[in-house]
Amino acid sequence: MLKRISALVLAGLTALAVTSCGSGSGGTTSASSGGGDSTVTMGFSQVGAESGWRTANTKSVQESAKTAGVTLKFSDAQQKQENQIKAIRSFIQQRVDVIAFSPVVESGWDPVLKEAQNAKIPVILTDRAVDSKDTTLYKTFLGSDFIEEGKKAGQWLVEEYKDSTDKVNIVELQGTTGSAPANDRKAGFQEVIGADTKFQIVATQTGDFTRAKGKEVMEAFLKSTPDIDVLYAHNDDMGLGAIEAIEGAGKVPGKDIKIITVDAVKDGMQALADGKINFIVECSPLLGPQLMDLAKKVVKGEEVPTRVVTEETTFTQDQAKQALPSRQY
Ligand code: GYE
Repeated sequence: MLKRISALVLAGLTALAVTSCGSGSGGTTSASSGGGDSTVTMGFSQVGAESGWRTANTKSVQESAKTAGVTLKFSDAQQKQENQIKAIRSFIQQRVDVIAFSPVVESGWDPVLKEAQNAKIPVILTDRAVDSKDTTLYKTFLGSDFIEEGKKAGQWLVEEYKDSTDKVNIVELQGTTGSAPANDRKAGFQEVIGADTKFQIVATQTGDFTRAKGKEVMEAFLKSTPDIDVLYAHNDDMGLGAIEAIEGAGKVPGKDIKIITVDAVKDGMQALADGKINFIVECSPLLGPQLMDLAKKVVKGEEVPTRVVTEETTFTQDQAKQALPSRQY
């Protein structure tokens, strides 16, 4: 299954040689090699290692940097905004050519982004958005449309229950509180199912995008909420943790409780093929090649689109069986 990726950026794929470090270089970066053939140094602040998606995303960024000849300074924030702010400040101090980061939550970034802007170091948002009003604080945002993902999850559910008038009790495992994917996947889903009052979200709580928390919260849902028909989990990992809880309670995942998740990482796809998950909305973590391409352009001072959306699909159980052998992550 090939990732079809926005042509906006790929269309401009041209010379590999990067001639200048642009306004951000200042001549002190460790990456400068002299002789006019300077490389790009990127400071990258990753969210953490909370999920299979994140692991695949980190690998994609690291491998693509190598392939593109970009010197990568990589920092793992362990799901804490304060760590990301520290990392960004350190990248500014080191005068990297470009800063890229995946903001753990949406709000609270303006001060540090202003510091980067004052230091004339361009910033690229990757994977997750910020809610800053001042959009000059970053050059571009590369990532998925999370509202669309939530809508796709809702549309499957509407179709699945189209012949029934009974009430459908849904429990929801949300991603990290305040993160763009948690906010948007909830909103998109709600928008679609809200059109029919038979769909009721009877319990909703964060599982922080992790398997362990997904299991723990699902155990609590099973105790407090009778008659759960459907679980909507904002990522595969929480869904996989919830499956353990459901089996532990003597119920059959995928049958007694229908499960929808987002991401389509290998373990999720395996559970879908095995009939334990019913539907997965894909979210691609393979953002590395596009990120490196964008980084080189902004460092050279070239215009880039302010928003680059990755294209994604969805998987039923049969489609998962077919896609699994060639799945990259
Ligand atoms: O869905 C989840 C991860 O931001 C799209 O973060 C990403 C999300 C992804 O932890 O598994």
